[in-house]
Amino acid sequence: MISLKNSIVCITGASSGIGEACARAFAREGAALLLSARRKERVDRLAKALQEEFHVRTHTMFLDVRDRTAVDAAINGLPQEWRSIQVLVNNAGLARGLSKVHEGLVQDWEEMIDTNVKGLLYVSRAIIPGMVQRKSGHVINISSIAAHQVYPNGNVYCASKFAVRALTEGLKMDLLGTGVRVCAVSPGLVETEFSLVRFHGDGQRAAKVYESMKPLLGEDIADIVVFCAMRPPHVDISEVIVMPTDQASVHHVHRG
Ligand code: NDP
Ligand code: 8X3
Repeated sequence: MISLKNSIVCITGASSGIGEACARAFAREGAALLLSARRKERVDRLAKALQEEFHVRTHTMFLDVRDRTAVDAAINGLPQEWRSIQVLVNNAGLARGLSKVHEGLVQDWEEMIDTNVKGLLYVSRAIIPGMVQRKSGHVINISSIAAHQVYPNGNVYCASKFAVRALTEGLKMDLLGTGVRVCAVSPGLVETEFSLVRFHGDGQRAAKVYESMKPLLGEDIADIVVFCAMRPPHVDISEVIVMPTDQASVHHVHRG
């Protein structure tokens, strides 16, 4: 097991859900936290709370991962003491809508592809060269069981997560011999703001996704992310697929 104390951990989408829980879990290990999202006020509040509770260093950024120029500027403009990023958690992502392709909203598709695929690539492209140069680093992509199984009306979201899976595998090959590790954590149902975002703020519809079953929580995923990050340098967990006990596949959920 390695210590993460004072290691710089960069988490995208830290304003909510899994990203926020990862920030807390890494803070518990004493990591220095580089936190970003579009809702910067939430990230600032989180950073302040973690500083007070765990006495860790934090740096926050407004970041829309879809904006390539802004991503480059944010990473290249980091203060010197925040440049040696050891762990990148590519977490920022979302689903929009649940419709058949021939009835879907093009702007929903664009938002998913721009965030989940292109955004992940932009952030990775900006951060990984430093890891390669230092011969050390760890990229942890938050993927999904939707990267393995397609469900009705999940078309574009699933395609975006299949892409994350392909990019994770490709990156592992690209980084072979550099000392940089690559991992995907692929959850099933996790109760976060994910469904609220998917259904454009319809809370009742979002609540139904987790009705009469016990979903995973952001903390459950964060535990796994930190476990992966703390393995010895020669151990690279390729992927962890994790589902609630009440879920067997994207098609099978036990509702008691
Ligand atoms: P949340 O909606 O709670 O969190 C999503 C996070 O992504 C927010 O912090 C949001 O921040 C950020 N985000 C979205 N778009 C952008 C953007 N353009 N630029 C920067 N940040 C952005 O959902 P989850 O925590 O559940 O989702 C986190 C990841 O986990 C996603 O990649 C999702 O696909 C994946 N996942 C979720 C599962 C689930 O069941 N919940 C299961 C499997 C995978 P802000 O809006 O402030 O920018
Ligand atoms: C989120 C899990 O099954 O709702 O990636 O697509 S699912």
